[in-house]
Parts: sequence; structure tokens; C-alpha cells
Amino acid sequence: LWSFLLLPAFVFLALGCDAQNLLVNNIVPKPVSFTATGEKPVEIDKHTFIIADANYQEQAVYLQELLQHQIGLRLEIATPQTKLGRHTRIMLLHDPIEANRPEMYWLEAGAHYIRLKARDVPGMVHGIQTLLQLLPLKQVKEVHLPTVEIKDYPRFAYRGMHLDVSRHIFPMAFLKKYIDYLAFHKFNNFHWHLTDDQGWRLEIKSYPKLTSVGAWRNSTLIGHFKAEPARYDSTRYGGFYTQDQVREIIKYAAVRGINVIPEIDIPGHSRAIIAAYPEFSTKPDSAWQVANTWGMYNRQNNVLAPNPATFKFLETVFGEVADLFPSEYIHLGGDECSKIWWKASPSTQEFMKANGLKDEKELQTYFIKKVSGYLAAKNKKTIGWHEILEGDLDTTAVIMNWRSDQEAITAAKRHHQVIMTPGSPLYFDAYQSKDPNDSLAIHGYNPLDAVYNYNPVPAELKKARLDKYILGAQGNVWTEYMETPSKVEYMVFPRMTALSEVLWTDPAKKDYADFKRRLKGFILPRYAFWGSGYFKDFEQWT
Ligand code: TNX
Repeated sequence: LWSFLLLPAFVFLALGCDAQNLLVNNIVPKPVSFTATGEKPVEIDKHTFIIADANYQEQAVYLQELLQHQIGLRLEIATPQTKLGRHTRIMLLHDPIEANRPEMYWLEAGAHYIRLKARDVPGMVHGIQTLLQLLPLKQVKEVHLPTVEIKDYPRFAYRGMHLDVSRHIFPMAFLKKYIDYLAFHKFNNFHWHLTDDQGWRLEIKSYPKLTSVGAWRNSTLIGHFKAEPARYDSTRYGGFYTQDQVREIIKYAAVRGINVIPEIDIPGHSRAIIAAYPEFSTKPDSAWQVANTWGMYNRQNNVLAPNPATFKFLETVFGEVADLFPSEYIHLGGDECSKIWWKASPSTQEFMKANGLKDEKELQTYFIKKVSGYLAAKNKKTIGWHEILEGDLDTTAVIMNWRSDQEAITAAKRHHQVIMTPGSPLYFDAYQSKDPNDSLAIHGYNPLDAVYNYNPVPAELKKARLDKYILGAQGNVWTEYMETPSKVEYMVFPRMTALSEVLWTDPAKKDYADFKRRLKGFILPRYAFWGSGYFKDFEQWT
């Protein structure tokens, strides 16, 4: 008789736990640890309150908006005066949880409460994302959340996505959507590539021609299939972001736990600058235009000349940038600086002689050190592409490595921290299929499984116990052939989702087949819910 009476309770518990395991098993990126606590599920309905302490007031509003959008319930944010009664409360609380675990969160769902604890804003945002992944993607009157306990934190400190807005510019609304994508995937840095040969996109008060001239080119991409060459017409193309707009983006990202790192690319990739101010070029008398084609490297002059006016310019521009962006790090580019224009310029050669620089590499280092010094004077640290390693640099500079493991090993041996962003497989402007009719892209083939199976820590570094120098990794989104937001979405999804798990989850817990199960069952519906495009044929190519 006893076993007969106990059976229903047992079935309830067993089913309850299964349901909980199932839900938690669907989270992307996979969390560090979770336990299904098997209590009576928590009910969320229109009477549920959100309560946040002083640290997380903005995140309470963020959660309120997300919940309203996802399940159609607009929950009230309680104030100290609110009478809570016996209704469920979702609590956002500051708690150090564990020492030395930045971005950690602790989610507990018990009988009448959901408690989210975090030591910092990014941690709280990650907890919010996990909570949303435990809830359905549909409008409800009430929903029952199985009781769970999740403790979670990232594998890497730097988890970035980059976006090139020079080759193509995107509306403010899309930048915000992109930041929402980063937040959902528990990234913490947005690398904003704001300048390049094909357009300068940031208002600089002291040098207005950077945008009145430098933000505009006379070519617009029209053809865009792999099977046919890219075609352009000569329509004027361009635009830029005002400093007020930039502040709006920074604020929007900060609420979502995301730091915005601006990149001003010098001393190469500077064609838009010299179109606006020819006096900073090695040929001040030429009439330069903002570049109308891609791939300027070596073919057309796009380097800055070392003269007092140029250095004054760089100090002022990086000064305005440092004042505008709260980020601890500013990216000064430093990639692909063609040396031939310096070789061919008598005044540059004279400058080098006068300053004891024996070759153009040393001149490049001279530029990087100057700008790094301007940044340091503003209390900012430097990030640069790995070419900045060509010279002897202060070890506070972080190296962004876009080539092979070898550059990372060199940098780490010289005690620089490194962010891994190798073309293969982290350039999301590369093809994700071998379909001859695919939409136009650059480079080879970086399919989804290559991204998923990527390990940012080179084996040799691990052996040499230098793996602590790897800060993390980043997906790069160069937009030569991404002229619309939907093309960007097509290129980043689902590869960005795969990268989020590379950066967050313990490699021992990764499993590509299981990732694809979660992707198909739970993330593709998200893309659809956001109204976002994505590359649908990934199964065929991986
Ligand atoms: C190289 S990687 C570049 C970019 C291009 C990209 C195209 C790097 C630091 N520079 O200027 O957009 O290749 O994939």
C-alpha cells in the first residue's frame, strides 16, 4: 500500500527532475554546473515582481523589457514601498559569490523565488540570459519554471565580436541589435572598427573634414554572388556616427555588460584620413580620394607621413577618442602598413635619419609608441593587431593576433597578453559553404564545425605554461561584402553561437553533436524570434 501511495509522488519528482535537466541541458553556451533541485516549480505570472538592489536597477529594467518581449508579461519592478504578498519574486542581488571569479552568476529557482546573484554587471546579465533560456519563447498567462541551481562563469576573460563599419556602415538600430546578440551569447567586448581606407565613421570635433570628406566614397557595391565578380557603381556612399550617437551605443552596451573598444586604424589603412587632410600623407600635393575599392595593401598609398602636423593630429584624435570611450583599452590598428610609400618618400627618409630610425619597421614602431604614449597619458592601454610586435613594445600592450598560433607564441614569450582572432576559423567574412551560388564572401572556407572545435590556447603555449597570456578570442566581421544588416546576420549566425561556447565552456564539456541539437532545437527559433537572418545550410557543410 505504501509504495502504491508513494508512486505518484515519485513519478512527479522523477518527471520534474527530467524536465529540469532537459531545460538546463539546452542552454548555450553550456554552463559550468547545475543541479535540478526537484522542488515544486516556480510560477511566474503577471503578479510576479522584479526586485533589484542598487547595483542592478538598470538590469531590472532590461530584464523587464526582455520578459515582456519573450513571454508577454510586463512584471512590476518593486520599490521598498511595494507590498509583495506571496507572489513570486525575481531578485537581482549583488554578491561576490566566489573570490577571483569575474562575471560569475548564481541562479537559484526555488518555491516562490528566482534569485540571481552576481558580483558585477556582466555576471548579472549572463544570469538574465540563462533565465530567459529556461523560459518559453511564446506569449503566456503564466509559466512554471522548474527549480534549479546554476553556478556559472566564463572560461576566458575576453570574449569579443568585431564589426567593421568602414567598408559598410550600419544604422544605429542594427548596432543595438548586434549588441543584443553579443549579450545573449555572453560576450563581453564589442570591437568597433570605425576607420579604414574606405571611410572614416566617427565624428571628431577638432578635425571636421574627417567626416565631411573622409566619410564618403564614390562607389557602391551592387553585385554580390560568388559565381560572378563583385560589381560597383559610382554612387556616393558613406555616413558616420556623431559623438552623441557613440555615447548612446556605449550606454546601451554598458547596461548589457558589454565594453565597447573603438579602433582607429593607423599608420596604414589611413586613406580616408589623407583624403580629408592630404598634409598628413607622404604626398601632400596629390588629390587623394577615399578608397573606392577593397584591398588597398601595397597597391595604393594609404599611410601616414611622420611629420609634426601628423603627430599633433594623432594626439588630438586619440585624445578625443579616449575622452569619449570609457574602455580601459583603445585599439590603434597597426595592421598591414605598407612600407613602400615610406621608402619612396624623401621627407620620410629624412625624418627617419633625423630620429635614428634605421628602417621602416622602426618607423612603424615609432608611430605605435607615440600613439600608445598619447593613450597612456589619458590612462588608456593599447591594443593593436599583431604587426605591432614588429618593434619592442611595452608589455602592457595587448596583441590581437589575426594570423597563426606562431604570432601568439611569440607575443606570449615576450609577456604580452593576446586575443586570438585567426583568419581561420574566426573571420566570419569567409565562406561557410562550398556552394558556388553562395552569397559573396572573402577568403576560404570557415565552416561551423571549424569554429566550434577551435581552441584559443595553442598546444605549445600550454606546454610552456604560457597559456595565461591568452586573454580570449574574437570573431571578426569585415564587411567588404556585407552591405546590409541581414547579410551580416547571414555571415555571423550560427558561427557566432558556436564561438560563444568556445569562449565560455570548459572544453571537456563540449560536444559538437550536442551543440547542433541545441542549436536546431533552441537557438534557430531564437534567430527567428529576433527576426534575424542566418546561414541555414550548415548541416550540409559540416
Ligand atoms: C585583412 S586582418 C584586414 C582587413 C580586411 C580583411 C578581410 C586585418 C587586421 N586587416 O582590412 O578587411 O583582411 O578579411
